Amino acid sequence: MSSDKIKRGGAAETARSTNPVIAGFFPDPSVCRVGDDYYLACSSFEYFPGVPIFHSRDLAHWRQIGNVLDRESQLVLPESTTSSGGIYAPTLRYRDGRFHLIVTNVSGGGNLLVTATDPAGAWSEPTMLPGVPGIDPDLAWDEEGTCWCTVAGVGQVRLDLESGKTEGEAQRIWSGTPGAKAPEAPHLYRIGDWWYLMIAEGGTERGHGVSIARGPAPDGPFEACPANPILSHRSTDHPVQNTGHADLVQGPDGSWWMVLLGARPGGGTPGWHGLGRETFLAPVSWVDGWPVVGELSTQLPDLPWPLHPFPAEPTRDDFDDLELHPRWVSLRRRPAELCTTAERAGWLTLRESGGSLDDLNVTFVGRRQQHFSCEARALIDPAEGRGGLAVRLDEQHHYEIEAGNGSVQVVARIGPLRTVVAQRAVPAGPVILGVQVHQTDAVRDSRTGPDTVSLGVVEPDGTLTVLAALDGKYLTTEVAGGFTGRVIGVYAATGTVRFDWFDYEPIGG
Ligand code: 6LW
Repeated sequence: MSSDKIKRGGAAETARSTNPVIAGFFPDPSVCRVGDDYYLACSSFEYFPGVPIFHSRDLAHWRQIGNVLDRESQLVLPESTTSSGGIYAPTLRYRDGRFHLIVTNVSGGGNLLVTATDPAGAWSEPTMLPGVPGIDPDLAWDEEGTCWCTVAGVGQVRLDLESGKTEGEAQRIWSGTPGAKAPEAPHLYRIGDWWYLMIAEGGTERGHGVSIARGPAPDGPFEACPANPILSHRSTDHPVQNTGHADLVQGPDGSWWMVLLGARPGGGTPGWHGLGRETFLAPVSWVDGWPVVGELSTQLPDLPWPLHPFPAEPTRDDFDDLELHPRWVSLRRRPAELCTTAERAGWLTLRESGGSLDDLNVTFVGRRQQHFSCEARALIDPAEGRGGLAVRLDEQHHYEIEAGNGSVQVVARIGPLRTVVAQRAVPAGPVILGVQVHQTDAVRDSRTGPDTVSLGVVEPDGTLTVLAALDGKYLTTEVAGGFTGRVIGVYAATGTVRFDWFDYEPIGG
């Protein structure tokens, strides 16, 4: 397939107000407003750095400004950290001139709190919170300044943020809708005369939803909203599924909105999503003291305030700077431990860690796939090792094209099976590897996957010679399980490999 026949997108992207407002594997959004500025943080699981953080002026356009947990003293992901382990579900709040972020490391250490005056960093050393039970911790302060920490379950404990100590026994304050599983993702708000306790329930899969209760005090007693769930797309054919895990915020004009996670399955039955759970925005109105969630569509309604789109991101990561862009993530260890731009100027040098993409100790750095159809290319110099370009969901689900010893090969790992699906000799020296993902445009039968992942070699004239075109279904959450989404990046399998540049761009705008 000739890549120059493909319309290259990019620039138009930021002008429209599309939903998701943050595409790709950015789940469990938590948002706060400070004056005219909005900040939003997401889960990051086994990837380092942890907790990507975004900035917006209009709730529609978001730009990543950093990662909250960006050093080892804040985040330890032991080598045993499984995929979809690690960092779960932050809550981001602003109070008394400081940003507060509370989050759980399920693979070591449990709950922790960090603070910052600038959300782009640096964030503080963590205060460990051994008394906070469970995941999905929330922070809310009452009029006396007492901090109430509410967790999945739904339990609650008072918290001293300075010492990290809890006060009193954790109390069960609500269990959500009788019969619904997994009451989680609580957020507690003081709005008007009431304390509102919003949760997700039904599980983070197709049954997901948002429910709410209200009470006279932060610890209740809470009465459930008669209209619960106030949001769910369960048993609908809406293009956005798994909707839940929401946080409330007011727009620049005082109107109410909700950020939430959703997934966009494609293909036949049951529908497969490879981009993970993404961040969406939905309007909220109030009727009789209860929030009513408006239409959640893939196109945002016209917003009654000025839009602040950001310039389109450059297609190319050139590796000319010492630091990688905050979008780059590695597995379990810091990118700086696995790769460097200092060794050969203008190149990213990766050294093998002893493991392949099938293993927990792999040298892989990448960025999230954020478009249904997209292309990634990388120029690799494999003179001192083997390595390549990979689309990764987890250790058991990845496709890659690997160069070394005068040949390239395409490898598919699906569940317990690993296969070399194609091989070709290439001239010695640097080679450009390419991956194209094409969204399925017609469902031929109920088993048709959501997309096709084509891997190959880029010829001197710029065309991609595809060595293998694989069903993207196998790199999706419905097949692999877990909480993450696809990451596209570069890796070292053996020895040392160097990359001059990495391109990522949407196909078709
Ligand atoms: C998170 C939980 C959830 O802790 O999935 O969808 C878990 N919601 O609230 C991991 O993201």
